[in-house]
Amino acid sequence: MDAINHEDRFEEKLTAGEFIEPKDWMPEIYRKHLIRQISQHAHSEVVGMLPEGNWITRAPSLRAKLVLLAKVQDEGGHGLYLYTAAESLGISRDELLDNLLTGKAKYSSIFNYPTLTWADIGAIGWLVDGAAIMNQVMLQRTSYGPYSRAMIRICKEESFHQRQGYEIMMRMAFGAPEQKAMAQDAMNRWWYPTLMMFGPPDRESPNSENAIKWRIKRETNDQLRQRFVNQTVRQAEYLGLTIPDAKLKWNEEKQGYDFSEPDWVEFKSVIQGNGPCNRDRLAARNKAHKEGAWVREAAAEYSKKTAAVNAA
Ligand code: FAQ
Repeated sequence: MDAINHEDRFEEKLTAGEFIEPKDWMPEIYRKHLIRQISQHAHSEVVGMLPEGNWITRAPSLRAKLVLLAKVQDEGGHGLYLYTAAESLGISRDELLDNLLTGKAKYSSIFNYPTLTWADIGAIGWLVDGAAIMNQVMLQRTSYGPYSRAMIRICKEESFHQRQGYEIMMRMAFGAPEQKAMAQDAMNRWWYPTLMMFGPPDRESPNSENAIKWRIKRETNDQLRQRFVNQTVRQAEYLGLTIPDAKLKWNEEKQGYDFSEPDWVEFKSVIQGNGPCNRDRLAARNKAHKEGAWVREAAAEYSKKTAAVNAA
C-alpha cells in the first residue's frame, strides 16, 4: 500500500470513529501531537502528587489521611498508564522522564500553586479534579486507542477524587466560621488557576485545530471551560461559598454563565516556569528520581533474572 492509500485509510478510520492503534500507519505530525499531549498529561499526574502529598502527614484524621494517601497513589498510577500509552508511539520512558526533569516538557500549570491549608486539599479534589474530569470524559473517546483506554480507567478514579474533595469542602463550609473562612479562602485562590487548566482561549490555542480534526480532542478549551463553570456554580451555591467573580451572571440566551477570564499573562508566565512553585516542583521530582535510582536498578535486575529463569 502506498503512502496515499495509508493516508486515506487513516482518514477513513477517523471518520468512522474507529481507533488508531500503535501498529497502524499514522501521519508523523499526528504521532508527535499525541506524544506531546499524552506525555504532558502523564507529567501532570506525577507532578500533581506533590501539592497534595504535602498534606499527607498533616491530614486532620486517620480516615482523611488514608483517603488522601489512596488518592495520591492513584495519581501515580495514572501517570504510569499514560507513560505506557506514550511509549506505544515509539518514545522511551527515559526520554519522556528526561524531558520532564530538565524542564523541557510542560505539565499542567495548576500544580505550580502552593497548598497552604487543609481546605486547599478540598479545593483541589473538588475544583481541580472536577476540571480534570470535564476534560477527560471527552478523552475517553479520543482517536488513539491506548490513550482512550487509559482514560476510561482514569475517569472512574477521578470521580472518586472529586467526591473526596467535595466532602472535605462540605465539612469545612458547614463547620465552624473559621473553617468556612478557610474554605472560601481556598476557593478564592484556586478558582482562576482552575479555569486556566483548560488551556488558552480558543482564539490563542495553536494545537486545537489539528486536535479537533484528528479527533484527539472532541471539544475546545473554551467549550469545556464554559461547561465547568456552569456545573460548578450550583455546587458552590450549595456550599454557601462565593465564586470570586463579580461578573459571574446567568445568560439566558446562551443558557450558560458569563464569567471573567483568568489572567492569561499569569498563565503564560506559569507555563514558562515562573509560577510560585515551578522550581520547587522540578527540584522535588529530580530528587525523587535520583533517590529512586536503586529501585529502578533492582527492578531491571529482577526482570533480567526472571526472564533468564523463564527461558531456561
Ligand atoms: N498548563 O494549543 P493549546 C490532572 C500549553 S489533570 C500547562 O490549547 P492543547 C489530574 C499547551 O501544552 C491536568 N500548559 O494546547 C490530577 C501548549 O503548549 P505546547 C492535566 C498548558 O494541547 C488532578 C500551549 O499551552 N490534564 O493532572 C496548559 O490543544 C489532581 C497552547 O495550548 C491534561 O493534560 C496548562 N493548563 O490543549 C492530578 C489533559 N494549557 O505543547 C493530581 C490532556 C495549555 O504547544 C491532582 N491535555 N498548555 O508547547 C489536554 O486536553 C490539552 O493538552 C490541554 C491543552 C487542554 C491541556
